[in-house]
Amino acid sequence: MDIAKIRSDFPILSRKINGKPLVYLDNAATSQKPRQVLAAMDDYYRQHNANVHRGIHTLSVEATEMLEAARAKVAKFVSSSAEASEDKGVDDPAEIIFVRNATEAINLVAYAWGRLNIDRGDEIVLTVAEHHSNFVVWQQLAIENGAVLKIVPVDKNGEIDEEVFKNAITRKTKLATFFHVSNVLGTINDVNRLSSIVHRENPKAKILIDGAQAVPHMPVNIPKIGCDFYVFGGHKMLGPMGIGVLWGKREILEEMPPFLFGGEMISKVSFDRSTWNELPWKFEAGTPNVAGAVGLGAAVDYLSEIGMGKIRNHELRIMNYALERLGKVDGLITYGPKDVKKRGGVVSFNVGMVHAHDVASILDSEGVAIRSGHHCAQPLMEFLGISSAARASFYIYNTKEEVDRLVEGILKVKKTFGI
Ligand code: C6P
Repeated sequence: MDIAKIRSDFPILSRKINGKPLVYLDNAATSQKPRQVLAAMDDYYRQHNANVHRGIHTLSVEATEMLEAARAKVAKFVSSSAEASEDKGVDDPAEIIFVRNATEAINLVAYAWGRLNIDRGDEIVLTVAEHHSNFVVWQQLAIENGAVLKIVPVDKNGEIDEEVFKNAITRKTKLATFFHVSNVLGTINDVNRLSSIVHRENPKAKILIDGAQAVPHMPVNIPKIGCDFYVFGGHKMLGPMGIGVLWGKREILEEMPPFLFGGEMISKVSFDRSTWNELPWKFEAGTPNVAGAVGLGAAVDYLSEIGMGKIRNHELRIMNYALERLGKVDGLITYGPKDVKKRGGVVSFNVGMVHAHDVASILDSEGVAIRSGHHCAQPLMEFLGISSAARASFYIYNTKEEVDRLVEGILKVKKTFGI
């Protein structure tokens, strides 16, 4: 991977922050965008903008083709190494529902599938390390209809004990849901194994995987995992904000009622009833974010050209170096797996008793952007017995020199607080 060349594609990376070259280590919150993505969106609005699936005129046809081409690219991207099979729906663009973000995708499943299928006394199994988007949604459903939330802990390394997970799945489990990569601990779940455990313990239970931190960083082959729903967003994978994806198994999506009603999602409307459009449009009410989809398509092209395997290896190298350097800083605690192969490009830490916001603020004065706080994972914070943490998260354009800048900034924090 030619990092210098990659970096030159990201205009924002040449910015100075507080007089210092920007070191952007907040990629788990959102990634930066290469000029190819910006250009694709610019071209869409300058040359092709029109509403989709509605017009007979040339621009409308072009815009529709661009939207659907983006969907096909995304479908291929998340199932590229799957073997084609007629009955498996592999690489089936109709299974890609465009939504605003991962959060909306989870809400869609909760409203359209969850409310019909999860009743009083049924169990929803999830982990203590879920992002609020995959926690509060199910908590609300459980509060509303009397279902039971079963929360699987993580062990001292931030990993799920498969035996504990297995014991949580019972005949009453209607849904098991878990992160693919934790946005705080960095833990990579073996989602294939966890899915097969669910299938073994209760073949009727459905599985939803939160892939918001996985799809941007490693090869993911959704149809091979064995899950029923998989969600991710575009903005953490070089794409724009406001576009995300719900992947669902065709047969389940076919059975689900729509989430939102209105234009685009109907087949026929008469005075007393309406019928619904085919997949995926049944779940895409109203004018979609065409420019967002086009941008996501360009992001997928960009990532595919580099190769997701290479991206994963690059992040492994950076993370290995970061863990080694951070491990030598006295008084610094990191969270998550010790084995670098079990973690994505995320490392959360605390520096002595210094509040994470102070750490982030001093790092910002050095031009280093990290995130601090509860990372939308308050149950996990409570479980870990901390109120907040600082977090550095890496991507394709980060370098070892930037890890050095992070460590220098942390040493400045220590100096400032006299520790
Ligand atoms: N995590 C972070 O800084 P949205 O906001 O819908 O695009 O993504 C939600 C989401 C869901 N699951 C996981 C594992 C996530 O990490 C996120 C987003 C960001 O950690 C912003 S809170």
